[in-house]
Amino acid sequence: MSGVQNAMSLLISSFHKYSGKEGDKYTLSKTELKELLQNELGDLLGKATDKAAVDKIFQDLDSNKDNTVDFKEFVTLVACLTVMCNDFFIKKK
Ligand SMILES: [Ca+2]
Repeated sequence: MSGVQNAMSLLISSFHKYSGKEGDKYTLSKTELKELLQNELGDLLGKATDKAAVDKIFQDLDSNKDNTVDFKEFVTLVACLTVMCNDFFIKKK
């Protein structure tokens, strides 16, 4: 598999690893989102994984306001973080 396809596949499997823990198997509850942020993005987000920050991220991501974060809503976070990382990479070069 190519690098990009591999990254896509990892994103999908990582999402489902957390979304399958409680409630709807295909969406993230706030608890599941918090666990995902802490375990998978803790290095990047640091303090953004405390309770108030998780509440804010959850509300921002839940664009259709159904009180869960689906895959489409989750990838917007990953896309934003990826763009930020790329900007950082370019400035460092
Ligand atoms: Ca939602």
